[in-house]
Amino acid sequence: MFKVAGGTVGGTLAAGVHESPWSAAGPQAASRLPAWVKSVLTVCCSRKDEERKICALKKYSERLPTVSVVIPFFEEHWTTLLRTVVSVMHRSPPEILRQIILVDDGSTMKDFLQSPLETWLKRYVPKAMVVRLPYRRGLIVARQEGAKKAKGDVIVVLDSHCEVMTNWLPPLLDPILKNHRTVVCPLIDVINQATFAYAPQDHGGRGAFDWRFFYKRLNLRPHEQANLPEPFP
Ligand SMILES: [Mn+2]
Repeated sequence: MFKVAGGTVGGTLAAGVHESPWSAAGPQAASRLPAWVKSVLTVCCSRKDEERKICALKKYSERLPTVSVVIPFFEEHWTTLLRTVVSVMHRSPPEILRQIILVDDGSTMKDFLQSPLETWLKRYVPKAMVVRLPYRRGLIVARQEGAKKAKGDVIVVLDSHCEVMTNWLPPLLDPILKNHRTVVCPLIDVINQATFAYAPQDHGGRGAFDWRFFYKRLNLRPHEQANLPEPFP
């Protein structure tokens, strides 16, 4: 457990953490950094490693392509945004992670998303940069603007309120190394939006669109189930 700004942080976020560290602002803001940085790290690393045991047995190529991670955000909460960035930083092999590109899709309402965010990143996540769009362009344009800055071999797009797992990159990159035309998607587990509790997404792993273009999850077919952890179409 970690005490932060009147709240206590264990495996979940406590009330006090929902305040921006910058709302107190002023010259004292910098001295508050360690406490809230720790709160982010605690949130990031507190839950049990849910990596499926079967995946630990799989071997991946030693020489994987480098990666630029593109993270568009719009008025994102500071804790969830930093949780995303910090987990990427900690759980990506440093030789593979080329850069993290945050794309601000025209946020105006939260002070910490402006220069304080860049100050924090410069200090703690030097691989990260912020691209600012002058006004809100929408998710797809924001992704494209981030992609324009990418220098890595592979572009990975993430939401601004997620957390990557231990060994998240090699299983995504290995199929691309084998065939560069491959587009991959991970099995995405669930973080409860009210409690931040973590729940594995154990079934229904196939993504599909119905005739109205609504996204659906479908169960794995028997031969795919039998072949795990190999990727499935
Ligand atoms: Mn989302």
